Parts: sequence; structure tokens; C-alpha cells
Amino acid sequence: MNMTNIFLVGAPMDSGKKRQGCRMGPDAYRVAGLAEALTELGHEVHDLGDVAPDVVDLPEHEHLVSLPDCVGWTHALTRVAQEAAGKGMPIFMGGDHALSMGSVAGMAAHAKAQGRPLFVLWLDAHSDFHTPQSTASGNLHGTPVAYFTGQDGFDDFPAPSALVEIEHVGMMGLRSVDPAEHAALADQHAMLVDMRAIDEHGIKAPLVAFLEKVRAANGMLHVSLDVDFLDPSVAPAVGTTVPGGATEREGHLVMELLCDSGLVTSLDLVELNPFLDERGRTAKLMVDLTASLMGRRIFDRPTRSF
Ligand code: HAR
Ligand code: MN
Ligand code: MN
Ligand code: MN
Repeated sequence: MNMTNIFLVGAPMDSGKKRQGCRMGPDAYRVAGLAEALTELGHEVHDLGDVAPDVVDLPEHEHLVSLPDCVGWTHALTRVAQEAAGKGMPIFMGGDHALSMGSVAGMAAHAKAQGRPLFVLWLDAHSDFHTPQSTASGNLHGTPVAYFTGQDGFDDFPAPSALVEIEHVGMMGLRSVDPAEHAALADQHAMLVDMRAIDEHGIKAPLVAFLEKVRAANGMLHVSLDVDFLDPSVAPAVGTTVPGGATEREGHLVMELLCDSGLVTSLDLVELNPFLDERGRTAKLMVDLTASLMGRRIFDRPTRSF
């Protein structure tokens, strides 16, 4: 693939839920050799270091976990995402999934400035479509898709200068969707690919259909990769494991097809909790998946005939 100017953005956000450890994510990716793997593929890699949240004047909320911090992170990451997107391809090294409120809002603003729509591919066991009103856990990492698609109830957060249309969201790997999320998604037109659909049709068919929509609209594409998209047997370092996830090879195939499409303009790596890892294997797998996205191949050309 062509050389890409990659900007690594450390987002040691740990505020999106009660269980701590995702703040160690950015350094785990550094130790696992993310920059080196991408450099080896011929890309120019710039590590921008770690972002810190803005300080906001907001009291703690009785139900929502670390609301002021989450708002502060959203302000900071929206700004940093826009800046980095102007220079190249940002890769957000999380941090928990609440960071995507900022990364996606920033990418949506950037895309709007280019006169292009932003599409979002959400690779996750969860739909993360709660609002601050519907979440039972109070964990804001369960809300980013509702935020950046403009659902009601995010009054304490910055109003995104550009929203992502729900029709431009594709979710793959779903197997834990709460009743309120299920109801809210029912009358919307996101592409919802649950594990049954992947078992029945394979992971390639729905992905290719989604990518065709992105291409037809001349869209930019943000990929948000939650560790729990993968089966816990291969990716144990996550606080919210759900059995029955994507295999290692399904993960690679998604990334290889995304690479072939040439459509991806930004990436989140989220929910890695190195405190729960086994000798770095999950961090290493996430690095390898990113390498597949950025051009690593077994052979140069996909094998079409045997
Ligand atoms: N739906 C549940 C909740 O809102 C679990 C959300 C877990 N989210 C993540 N990210 N781990 O996908 O509490
Ligand atoms: Mn998630
Ligand atoms: Mn998840
Ligand atoms: Mn949820």
C-alpha cells in the first residue's frame, strides 16, 4: 500500500467506566512495537505522545461515572483529532471506548470541512448506543455512537460541529446489546451485523457491502476497534469480555479487506486493559491487526485462483 503519514495519538482515558487499567493502553502499544511495525511497512510514523483531558467546571454526576472527565476528554480529543487529520492518518491508542466521542467528532468535523461524509465502522461486541439517560451502568463508554450520531441527552458534552449520520454507521461483531439500545436501534438504519450474521454469511460479505456504500458516497472511513470484538480466548485483556467473538483470522481478514479498499482515514484502538493481559498477547494482537490494516501481507496479492 502507499506510504501513509501516520499520527499516533495516546489517549490514556480511563473515565468511561469504573474498572481501571485502560490508561496503560497507549504505553502497552508502544512497548508492543506499534510504531516499529508500521515503520517497517514503509509508513512515516509520528508519535504525538499522550493527550490530557481539558479541565471543565462541572460537578460529578450522581449516576454517570466520571462525567466531568469524560466531557474534558471529549473536548481535548475532538481538537487533537481535527489537527492530526489535517496532517495525515490518526491512530488513537486508547484508552476506553468513551474516547471515540472525541475522536469521531473530530474526524466528522474534518470530513465536513473536506465536503465529504464520514462513515464509521464499529467493530465491537457492544453497540455502545446508550444515552446518558438510558445507561443502567452509568458507564459512558457505552454511549459514544449515540453521541456522535446526535441522539438527545448529551447536554453536558460539547455539541459536535458535525454529526455522523446513523445510516453511515456499520456495526460488526454484536453480541451484547441492552434492551434500551435494541429499541433505540430498531427504528434507525445503521448496518447491524451480529455474530449470527457473521457465522451465516462470513465476515467478508457484509463488510464489502458497507465499503461499497462508503466508496459510492466518496466517504471518509473511521474504524473503531474494540478489543472485545475479538473472542476472549485470543484477546483476554478487556474488562467486558463476551464469549463467542471474532476469531483471530476473522479479525485479520477484516483488516486486510479494509486495507485493500484504501478507504480508511482514521482508527481507534480501544478498551485494551493491560492489567488483564497475559504476557502482552492482546496488545501484540492489536498491533498485528493494525499492521494488517496498514499493508502487512503473507503474499503481496490476494490469491484468487488456487
Ligand atoms: N451495554 C453495557 C453498558 O452500557 C456494556 C457496555 C460495555 N461497553 C464496552 N464497550 N465495553 O463496547 O454498561
Ligand atoms: Mn465499545
Ligand atoms: Mn465492547
Ligand atoms: Mn451498552
